[in-house]
Amino acid sequence: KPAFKWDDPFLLDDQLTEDERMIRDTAHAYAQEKLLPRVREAYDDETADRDIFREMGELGLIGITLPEEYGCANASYVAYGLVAREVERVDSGYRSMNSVQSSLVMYPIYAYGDEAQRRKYLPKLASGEWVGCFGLTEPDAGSDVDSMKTRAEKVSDGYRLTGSKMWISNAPIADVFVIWAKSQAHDNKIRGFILEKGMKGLSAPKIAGKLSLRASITGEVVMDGVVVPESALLPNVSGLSGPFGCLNRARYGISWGVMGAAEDCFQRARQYVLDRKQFGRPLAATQLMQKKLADMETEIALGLQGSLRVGRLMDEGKFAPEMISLMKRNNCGKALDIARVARDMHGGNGISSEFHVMRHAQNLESVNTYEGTHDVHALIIGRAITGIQAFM
Ligand code: TGC
Ligand code: FAD
Repeated sequence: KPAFKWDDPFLLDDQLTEDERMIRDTAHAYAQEKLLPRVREAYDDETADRDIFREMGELGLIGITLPEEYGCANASYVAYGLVAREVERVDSGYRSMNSVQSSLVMYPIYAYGDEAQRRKYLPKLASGEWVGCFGLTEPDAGSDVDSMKTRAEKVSDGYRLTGSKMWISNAPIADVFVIWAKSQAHDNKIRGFILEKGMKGLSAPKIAGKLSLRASITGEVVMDGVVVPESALLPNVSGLSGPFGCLNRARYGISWGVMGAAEDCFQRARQYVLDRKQFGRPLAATQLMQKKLADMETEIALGLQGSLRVGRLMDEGKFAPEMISLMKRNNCGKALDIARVARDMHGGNGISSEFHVMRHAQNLESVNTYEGTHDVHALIIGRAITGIQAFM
């Protein structure tokens, strides 16, 4: 009978194309050789290393689904997910840096921008020379995006933006800011604007003291009457479908990424209980430990298959956003459970950064919250099932 592969139970590897395997292997080698050795120090010191953008850019890992003419790889959405999985196997914060740049900054410029905007921004974002951020959330508008207060008023040859954004990944080191604001000149509809570092009235102070995602930087974005030219407006989208179109891509990538973090926790817990002896035998010889490992393995195998299926549907242009909510919600929740159980299986050692599992668990608390909380995605799916809107 065919052998069961505990580290690839449904033979996911066989379901990938040669190009996807090559991209996955490149991302794996980079993450293990260059990211893993520095993550503990970065996490302890709460520092985000800007060089990571250039390193990923050099390997073609940024904006990977976009066309080659903008310096990108024109790869599949499955390949994008595989990169997220390999990077998040090391740390969710590093995956965050990439997913914001790729899905939340480059994608809207590509999909909603004009040709001049694409040519100006995409190659430098793809190479990692420039860092981007995405400003949607506000202090008083999180899940309820439509209640945002940031305003764009028409001025003689452009717009004046006033307001503030909260919890914005990459913001303090960003060169390019994709900002969503209600535009008076467009019936108060939500529109996207590209702001640049150094504009008068624009600042992005760091939010310090995070107990999660400490290797990636997060900030506020304060816009005190920032005047931008007409050419800063993303011309080809209006309304909430603009930011949500980007979030579809990023949420999908997260569904793969968190499975990478979960696999790391599972594999570390497996090795730990094989090595660690108590009561005269390895912990792995106990039924309780084997059940925990079997539960982890099951959720990871199912989660990866689900993300792969959604990725293939995205590549075929057949996805519905609710599919992404289903996988983002399921995989984040399951990965968080797995990380907590892996921490427990490590006993006291589990709280040490040397064993990595508690860092994953702390990170996954944020990932379960951002890009739509676990419960908000339940409401999105619930609305699709019942036809009834339960948010309000
Ligand atoms: P709703 O009535 O549902 O929709 C309003 C308009 O938007 C369209 N739409 C979508 N379009 C494309 N894709 C989607 N997924 C879409 N969802 C909705 C919809 O068709 C409609 O269009 P139109 O033309 O008819 O006007 O809007 P609502 O206000 O009732 O929405 C409620 C809710 C809760 C679903 C929504 O606001 C929501 O998803 N909230 C969650 C907020 C969120 O995800 N924020 C993310 C911030 S960015 C971030 O966290 C980055 S972290 C990155 C990192 O570090 O990795
Ligand atoms: P709230 O919306 O206030 O939710 C609080 C609680 O109430 C949650 O449990 C939620 O599920 C629940 N809740 C809300 N509405 C309902 C309802 N109708 N029914 C039942 N329960 C409900 N945003 C960006 O724009 N760009 C970024 O780059 C970015 N990066 C982030 C990085 C980090 C580290 C973090 C933590 C957040 C980031 N965010 C970013 C913001 C993130 O998307 C929001 O935190 C998230 O959408 C939730 O919004 P909130 O924090 O205001 O919580």
